[in-house]
Amino acid sequence: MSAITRTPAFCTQCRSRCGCVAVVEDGKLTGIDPLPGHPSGEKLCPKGRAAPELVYHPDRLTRPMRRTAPKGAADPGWEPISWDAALDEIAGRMATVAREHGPEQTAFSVTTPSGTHISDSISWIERLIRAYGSPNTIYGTEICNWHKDFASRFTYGTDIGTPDFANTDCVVLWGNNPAATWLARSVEIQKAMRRGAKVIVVDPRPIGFARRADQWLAVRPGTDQALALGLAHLLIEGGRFDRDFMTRWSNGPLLVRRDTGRFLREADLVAGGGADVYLAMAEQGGLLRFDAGRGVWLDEGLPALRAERDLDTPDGPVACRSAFEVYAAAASDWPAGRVAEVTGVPVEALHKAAALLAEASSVAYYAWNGVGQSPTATQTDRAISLLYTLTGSYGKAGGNVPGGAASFADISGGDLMAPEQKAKALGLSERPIGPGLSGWVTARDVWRAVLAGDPYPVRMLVSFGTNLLVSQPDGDLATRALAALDFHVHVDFFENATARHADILLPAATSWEREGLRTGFDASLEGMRQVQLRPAVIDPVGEARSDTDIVLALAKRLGLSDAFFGGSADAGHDHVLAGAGLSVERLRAAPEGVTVPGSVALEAHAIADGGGVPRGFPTPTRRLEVYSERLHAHGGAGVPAFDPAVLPEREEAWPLRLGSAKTVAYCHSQHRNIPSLRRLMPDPILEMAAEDADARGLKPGDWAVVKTARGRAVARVSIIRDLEPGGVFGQHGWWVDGPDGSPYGRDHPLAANINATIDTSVSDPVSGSIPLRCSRCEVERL
Ligand SMILES: Nc1nc2c(c(=O)[nH]1)N[C@H]1C(S)=C(S)[C@@H](COP(=O)(O)OP(=O)(O)OC[C@H]3O[C@@H](n4cnc5c(=O)[nH]c(N)nc54)[C@H](O)[C@@H]3O)O[C@H]1N2
Ligand SMILES: Nc1nc2c(c(=O)[nH]1)N[C@H]1C(S)=C(S)[C@@H](COP(=O)(O)OP(=O)(O)OC[C@H]3O[C@@H](n4cnc5c(=O)[nH]c(N)nc54)[C@H](O)[C@@H]3O)O[C@H]1N2
Ligand code: SF4
Ligand SMILES: [Mo]
Repeated sequence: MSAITRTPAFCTQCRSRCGCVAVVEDGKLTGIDPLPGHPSGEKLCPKGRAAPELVYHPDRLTRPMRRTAPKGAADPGWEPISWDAALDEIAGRMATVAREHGPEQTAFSVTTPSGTHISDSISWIERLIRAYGSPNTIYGTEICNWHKDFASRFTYGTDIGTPDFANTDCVVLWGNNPAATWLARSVEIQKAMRRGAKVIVVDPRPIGFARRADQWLAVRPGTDQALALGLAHLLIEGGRFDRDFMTRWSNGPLLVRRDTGRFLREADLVAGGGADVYLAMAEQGGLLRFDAGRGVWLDEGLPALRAERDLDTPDGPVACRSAFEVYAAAASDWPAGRVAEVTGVPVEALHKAAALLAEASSVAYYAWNGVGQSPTATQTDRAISLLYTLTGSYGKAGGNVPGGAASFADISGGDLMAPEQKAKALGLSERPIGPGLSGWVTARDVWRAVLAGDPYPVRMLVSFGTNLLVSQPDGDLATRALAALDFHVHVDFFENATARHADILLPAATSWEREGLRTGFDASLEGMRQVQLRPAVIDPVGEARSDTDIVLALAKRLGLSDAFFGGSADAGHDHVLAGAGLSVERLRAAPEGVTVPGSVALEAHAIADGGGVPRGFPTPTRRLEVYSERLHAHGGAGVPAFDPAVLPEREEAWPLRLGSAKTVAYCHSQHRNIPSLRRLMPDPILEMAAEDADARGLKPGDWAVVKTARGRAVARVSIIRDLEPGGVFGQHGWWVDGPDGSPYGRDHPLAANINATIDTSVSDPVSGSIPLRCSRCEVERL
């Protein structure tokens, strides 16, 4: 009789992190089942269910290997080596680069915790990189999560927060398709709809929730900023926003100088005045002082949200406008008619969406890749965040609520790197308030450093996952740079297209083969209370090791164990958990997880700290920032202002817009080798409107080639009803030969890598994001 065990766990394959039960028979993982009762455990998707196919795939890496053939050879000539030999060599090379050239000359690349198993280990990997001293990690954040998690701080001082879909009156999905990318959230939204919550979807594609939404806004790719400004204009013009919230909690009343674009400060008006004391007009006339350091108004009176006034300073009169006035003026550049022209969203739809937002008692939203992969992504995030601010829902029940349910220590090591090392991040001088501040750099900047030594050489690359030749554009540049590296290490489950260029390949254990700690499951606020230490449910396949173990082994060899809790993952996890009154021991005894007694604080900004003063928001003005002096000071605009000229123009040769989106079957460049998933989506598809296909003699299922000024990629035509003609959508991540040897392997002339078509010469000036969603192309029959 076979021994079957069923262990509570959670899937790490994507951002959903679904609670599940791992079924193990005679030591082998045979499947995963839902775990009802777990905050994200109601359903599982095909990728999760395919776990055994991934774990026991014949192509899994099972031993460390060293290249024996020269770079560029068709066969790398992999030769198995021992773990000790591999780790000694890697740590030795890292130490040599650090000693002889500086640790910044070793770059790292780390795959996304939102679409891979790496989320178990990400903090440990970042800790290693920072303790070692490299400010250069290719993290893809500028085309993934940076805008919702960091550009949002220009407005909120925090990330986008957790949408409280369970209690909201209105769900807004803006460039985010959780039905394909975040199952547990999709389940929450369906429940909200059954409860009667309204739904607004902003997406050029008629995705599932768009078809069922109260209002679908089929925005033209790349024009979301105009749409958000136009909606804000309708709300402001009609007085249909939360005026009280904006007055109390935003920096809208604070006066901005027209001459410098900086806030007017007390020090501007009187000698010895406070530099951190801002001014506003009172509704009754006269000036009011706001001390941002203490978070209190120094004068009695109601600040005016809308004000415009010339003020006398020792240097003469200065024209000033309230921050809200500056924003209202920027929004008024976008009357409904102009918005409709630029975004393609009809005027009636705009009015209906504005009414839904105005009438909802609470609004919860999420905005992600659809608005984060463009050269205007930072200001687009600003425009959406400000529109959201107008609803007054931020931080409230039924709104987006920042923070966790308990206090957990961050072990990702941001504090371990010296400021002079942080300052060396590649691209930081061009983008001084972007991802480089956290040590996250673009792939392009690293390739340039490798090839041209600009601004200094990068000699070594250590990759924990990632498939940069496919998931990013600039493949030719990348290929040359990979060949030019002195030393290249790649840690993965498989030898992917990029790993093939490495000098040493290390086999990573999947999350089923290792422990994983998760402090909060953010499908819901309730889920944020769940803390779980997933046990390893099976033994590692072959000699595979967890990324955390690899990090600890390298740290030890580099003499960094002191910074790694004496080399013990348990000690590190205990440190994470201590503030919440939890421990590894307690969690190991409860694999289904524990619920912390606390909860995510609602309206944390109104909670009074010492002295009875409400905390406010963690921004320079302690208020939600309608006007961002920081963005203005770094060459950006203090309020969003969309210039349609940033979008590539329609040319005769390139009449169609080209975008991309994710499919439920795969994560990025993974999973094409998993038979059950490949059956769901056998070939790369290109979504088209029937008119565009007809005009090119294309029928559903035909192979077509997408051409841009940069490159080409093949895909099969799929006709999408209700898609606006003039735009097509592909899928990124195709590189591997199919099980049937389909004709689009990486080196085949018919390669299906859509990123080969992307031009990266124009990028977001703050974050470095690139136009993965809004380039120009033509489509032809193959
Ligand atoms: N199945 C699956 N799930 C995943 C992943 C995966 O690869 N596969 N990856 C994970 C990761 S790393 C991430 S970052 C998330 C991303 O999750 P999502 O943000 O949901 O990802 P996408 O499907 O790429 O983009 C969302 C939507 O943006 C729309 N869109 C395209 N262009 C525009 C535009 O210009 N404006 C607007 N408003 N919308 C636009 C697309 O039509 C699409 O429906 O998913 C995570 N989950
Ligand atoms: N055109 C276009 N391009 C895009 C996007 C798009 O929407 N359109 N989306 C972008 C986004 S949002 C992202 S996040 C990036 C993703 O880009 P990448 O991070 O490069 O992701 P993948 O291509 O899936 O490669 C992940 C690799 O990591 C391995 N891996 C998985 N789990 C682990 C683990 O636990 N440990 C280790 N060591 N390895 C592991 C996988 O086997 C795989 O080989 O792609 C971006 N590229
Ligand atoms: S939605 Fe994501 S986390 Fe959930 S089962 Fe699928 S792959 Fe796993
Ligand atoms: Mo991502």
